[in-house]
Amino acid sequence: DNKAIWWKNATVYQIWPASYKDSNGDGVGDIPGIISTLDYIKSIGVDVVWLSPMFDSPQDDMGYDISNYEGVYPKYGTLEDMDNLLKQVHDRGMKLILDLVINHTSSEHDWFKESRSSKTNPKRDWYIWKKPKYDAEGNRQPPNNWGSYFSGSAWKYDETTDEYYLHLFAESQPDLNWENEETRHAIYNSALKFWFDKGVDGFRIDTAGMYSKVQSFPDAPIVFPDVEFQPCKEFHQSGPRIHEFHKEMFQTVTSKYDAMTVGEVGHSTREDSLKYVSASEKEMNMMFLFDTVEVGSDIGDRFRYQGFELPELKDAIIRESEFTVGTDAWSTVFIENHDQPRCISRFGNPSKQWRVPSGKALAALQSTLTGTLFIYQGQEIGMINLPKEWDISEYLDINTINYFKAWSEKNKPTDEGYQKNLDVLLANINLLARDNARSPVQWDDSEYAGFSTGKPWTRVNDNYKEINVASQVNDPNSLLNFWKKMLSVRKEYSPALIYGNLEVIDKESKENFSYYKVNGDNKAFVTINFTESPIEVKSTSSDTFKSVVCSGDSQEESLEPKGTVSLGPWEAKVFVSV
Ligand code: TEU
Repeated sequence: DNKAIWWKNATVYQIWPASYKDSNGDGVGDIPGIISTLDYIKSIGVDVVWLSPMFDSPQDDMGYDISNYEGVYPKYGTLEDMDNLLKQVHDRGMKLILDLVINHTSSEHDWFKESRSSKTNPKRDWYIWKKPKYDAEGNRQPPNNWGSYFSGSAWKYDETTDEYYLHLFAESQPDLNWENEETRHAIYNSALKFWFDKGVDGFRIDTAGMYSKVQSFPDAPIVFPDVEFQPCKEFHQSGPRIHEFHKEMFQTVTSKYDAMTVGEVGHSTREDSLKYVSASEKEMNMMFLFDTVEVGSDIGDRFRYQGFELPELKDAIIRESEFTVGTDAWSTVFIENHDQPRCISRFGNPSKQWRVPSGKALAALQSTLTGTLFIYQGQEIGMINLPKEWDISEYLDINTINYFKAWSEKNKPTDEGYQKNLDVLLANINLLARDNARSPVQWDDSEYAGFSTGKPWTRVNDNYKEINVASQVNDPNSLLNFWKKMLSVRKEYSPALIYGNLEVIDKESKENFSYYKVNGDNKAFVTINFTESPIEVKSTSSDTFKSVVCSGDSQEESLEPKGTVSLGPWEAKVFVSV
């Protein structure tokens, strides 16, 4: 069915507006800046632009704290700019999707201002209010021990009415009460319908698994004895009414439009996953799972990082793509976004010598996996993490700031092992902080990397003279041109590459990541060297293949049944059956 095909085949490019492109020299990216680059985006081979929150917001969480769904953050532009963006995107044959942040609003949203004003306000029940608890000494305590994703308690005491409200994220991001039907319909009208009627083509649905909380609000089990408040996912992730809510939202609004929806779900059982994204369930089209991006860091606290080996990365990718096999569900492929570090630093080798080869290897991997492909601004030119020398005071993300503050309150320089623990934490922050994705896009080698003519709100990565768009556009060996090549190969061999089943061989190997993509007679073989030395990989197939991509210097080659492929350091080769 043709209606479904545009978003399955699509390559989506995510724009995070603050750091993308500034048109007026105030140091903050904006919508006219985005419009000025649409030909560039189109030239990469992108079909859909996903714009992260550009709504009115106090920006405590960079726009994921929305104070008015129907307005635009003034530094980014106006509603007219958005109309123009939509038109310009559509004129180029692309689509535009926005972020749908409806688990919470900003505490500056009128709904919350009313809700907090008194216990009898008609919007009181639009948020989640609970009475204080008192301990044996009569001290006031939050209603339970749930920890916020941004450190500390998930509850904030509000003096006006002597009650606490729930905030799974920042204090200024109170959770909406989805149990209240009137609230849900207000959300549907303001956050979805308003923008659909303007012509947007869909949404990336923020925290799509979190709306339904276990209504008894029990204490969470103690996972981290060294902190006061605990991870509480099991009480709000895929909660009792979540599928009912998604079905209602789809039926009431989304089904009326030719829309694409991708939910940020993160952690999910196979059973829940299939409910969220099976076509017949009519909830969402596809979702982001975190198995891949959280490899080595999947214990509920990203900065308690444990490291990983290649077979674990393979397992994560297999889990994310396999749950749809034999069903009417659809998957996504992504390795970067505004919440993740740069993939070359995380999964490749960011050193001068290897960053381009390993960037190509990761591009080959991403472009040959099944599902809708999402790439993040700057990924296409191989932007890497912030330098190791970046001072802790230069990290501006609320997640990083709160985490470091909470850690510093608990750990004192006089403690045994303090310096070592601090060094480990700072290294993990440098490797994994969201700030890594948020430095300005490097357009050229002029001051401020061509991002802005004024001083950017957050510092440009020191490496902008070596890594930037301008230097890659005309270089046939650049990562940018490799991405273009991969995206077109992906479309050319779409039956195997976009839709095929994944069959990983040599799963235990710590050197190579090799797999077949199989869809009836359409077969591809992809083999990638994840090391700095040359290796050889044996095909296990009795088919004959010819190469369509070599990321290194090799020429076209053919691969005989059970033949051997030689790979240079970080080299990737893609073959198709003949
Ligand atoms: O993220 C929700 C989420 O579950 C996380 O990945 C979160 O960013 C991470 O746990 C923090 O360590 C979404 C948005 O993508 C994120 O930018 C927002 O901060 C968050 O929701 C709140 O709206």
